[in-house]
Amino acid sequence: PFLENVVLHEKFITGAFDTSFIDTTPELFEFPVRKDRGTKLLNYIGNVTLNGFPSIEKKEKPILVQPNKPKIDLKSEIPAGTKQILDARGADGLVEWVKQQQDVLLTDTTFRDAHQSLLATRVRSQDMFQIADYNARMLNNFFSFELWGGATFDVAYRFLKEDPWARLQTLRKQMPNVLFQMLLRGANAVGYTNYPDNLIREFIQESAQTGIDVFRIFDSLNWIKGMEVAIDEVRQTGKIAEAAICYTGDILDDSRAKYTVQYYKDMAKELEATGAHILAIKDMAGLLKPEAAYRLVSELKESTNLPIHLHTHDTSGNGIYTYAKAIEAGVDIIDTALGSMSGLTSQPSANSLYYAMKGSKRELIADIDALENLSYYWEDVRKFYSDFESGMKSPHSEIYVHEMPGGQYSNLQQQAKAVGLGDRWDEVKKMYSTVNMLFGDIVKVTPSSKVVGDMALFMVQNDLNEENIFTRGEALDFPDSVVELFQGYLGQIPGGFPQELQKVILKDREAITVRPGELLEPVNFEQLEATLTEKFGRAVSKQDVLAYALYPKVFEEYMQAKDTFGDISVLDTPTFLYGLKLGEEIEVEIEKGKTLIIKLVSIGEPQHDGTRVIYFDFNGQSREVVIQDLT
Ligand code: 3PY
Ligand code: ZN
Repeated sequence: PFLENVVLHEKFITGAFDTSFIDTTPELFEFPVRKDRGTKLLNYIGNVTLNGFPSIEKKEKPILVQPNKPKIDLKSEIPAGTKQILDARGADGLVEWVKQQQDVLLTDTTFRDAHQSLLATRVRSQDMFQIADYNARMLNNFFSFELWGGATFDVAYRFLKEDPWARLQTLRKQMPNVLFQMLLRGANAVGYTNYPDNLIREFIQESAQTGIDVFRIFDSLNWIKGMEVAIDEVRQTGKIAEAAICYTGDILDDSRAKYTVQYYKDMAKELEATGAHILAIKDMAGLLKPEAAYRLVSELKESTNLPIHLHTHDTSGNGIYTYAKAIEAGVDIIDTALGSMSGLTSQPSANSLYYAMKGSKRELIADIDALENLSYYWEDVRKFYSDFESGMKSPHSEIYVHEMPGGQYSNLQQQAKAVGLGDRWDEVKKMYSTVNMLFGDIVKVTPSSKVVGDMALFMVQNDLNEENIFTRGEALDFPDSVVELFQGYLGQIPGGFPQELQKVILKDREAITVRPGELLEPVNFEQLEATLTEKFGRAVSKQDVLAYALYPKVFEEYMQAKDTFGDISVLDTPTFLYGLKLGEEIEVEIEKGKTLIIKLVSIGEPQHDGTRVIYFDFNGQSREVVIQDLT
C-alpha cells in the first residue's frame, strides 16, 4: 500500500518531489485497512455473539467496567532491577546477590500460576499488556515475574487463539527491568508427555532468547533424570536454572514413609550437584504445613548452599502461616500473587503477607501502595473471566486429603463438566486420592496429576473402585495417558510402579525403565520447517516450528482460526468472550494508531440453511456477515 500511495500521489505524478517529500507527507502512511482483515474480525464477533464462547454457557454479555489503572506517570524512567543484575554479573553473580539480601524477595505469579489456578489459565495477553508498564515501575524491586510456561503456552493457542511467544516478546519490551520466570516441566517442556532431547534444548534456547531469565524446572515424578537435559541447556544459555523438588505427602506424618525430610534433602543435594543455581520447593497443591515448612527449609539450608525459593498454593487457607514459618527458617524468595488474584487455589496474597511480616525480623521487599493499586486493576479484570471461576468460595482443608495441585483444580473441573460429570465433582475429587494410592502414592503435578485426574474421571464414569479394577480392568481400555505413565514414558517413580495394576493397565504392552528422551527420534527442524511452510503456504518462524513440534494439532487449529478470523487478540476481553450486544459500539486498535469502530446493528432471522445475516456498522459503513447459527 505504501508504494501505491506514493505512485498515485499528485506530487509524484507531476514529478514535483524530492526525497524529503516522504518525510513531510504523512498521508503516505495512511493505509486503508485491508478489507479481509475487517471482515474476518466481524466474522469472529458475529460468531461469538450468536453461538457463544466454548465452555461458557451462552448468555447476554454482562456489564463490565473498564479496569481501574494506577495513577502514575508512565513517562517516568523504568528503574533498574534484577534483570540488570543478571545481565551485569551473570547467573552466579545474581545468586550471590540473592544470598546477600536480608529481607525476603518476591516473585509475582499473577500473570501465570494465579490465573492458571483461579481462572482455568484463560487470562489473555491484552489484559497483561494493559498493566505491564505499571508493573515495571511499581514492582521494580521484585525478584521475578512468573509469566510464562506451565499451562499458559498451550492454552494461549488452544483456547485464546493467540501466540504465547508474542505475549512474551511484548511483555519483555514493557518490563525490561525484572527477571522473567517460566515453569518448565523438565522433559515434558510445556506439554504433557516426554519430548526428544533436541526439542527440549531448542525450546529452552528460543525461550531464553525471547525473554525468559529464570527457568523453574521440575519433573512430575521427582525423577531427576527427567530434569538433567533441561538444567544443562539452561546453564548453557547463561540464564538461571532453578531446579524444583515437588513437595507431596507430609513430612510430619510418619505413616507417609515415602516422602520424608531425608528424601527431600537427598533430592536437593542431587539437584545441586546437577547444576541448579537456585532450589525451588514446589508445593503445587499447598500441602506444606507451617511446621513442616520450618523444618524443611531449615534442613535444606543446612544441606545445600543454594538459595531457596518457595512456591505454595493457598487452598487450605494456611498459606500465609506456612510462608511466615518459612521466612523464619531463612527462605530467600517467596511466590505470591497480587491480592485480588490470590488465595484459594492460587498463591497467598503478597498484600496480606506484607502486613503479616511488617515489624518482624525479615520483612518483604515490596511497596504496599503498589501492591494495593495493582490489585484494584486485577479485581476488575478478574470479573471478565468469572465464567471460568471454579466456584470454590472458601478454603478447602480437604486438600490435605485429595492433594490436587492448585493449577489443576479448575481445569479438572472443566474436564469433568465436558464429559458429563459436572454434578459428580465430589466423587471425582475423592477418586483422585484413591487413584493416587492405587498408583503407589506418586508426586502429582503436571503431567502426572493429569494422569491421576484422567484415571479418576475414567473410574467414576465406569463405576470402578480400588477392588473391582483388578477384575474388570482386564476387559477395559484405559486412557492413553494412564497407559503411557505405566509404560514409563513419563519417567520412573520412587519404588517402581505397582506391578499388579501395571499388568492390568498394560496388558501385553512393554514398559521401559530408561529415560524416554534417549529413545525418541530427534526432531529434524529443517525438514519440519519446510513441511510447515508448504502446509500453511507461508513462511513459518522458529517459534511456530517449536509450537508445532510440541502440539501439532493444537497449532494447526490455531493457524486455521487465524486464517478464518485473523488476529483476534486485539479484541477487548468482554467482546472476545461474549461478542456484542445489539446497538453496542466498540473501538478496536488493530495496530498502533489504527482503530476500527464496530457497532452491532441487527441480527437477521434464521434462513433455511441455518445461517443468519449479522449487520454491522464498520467505520461508518454498513457491513454484513453470514454466520451459521449453532445454538
Ligand atoms: C504446571 O505444570 O502447569 C503447573 O502449574 C504445575 O504445578
Ligand atoms: Zn503452582
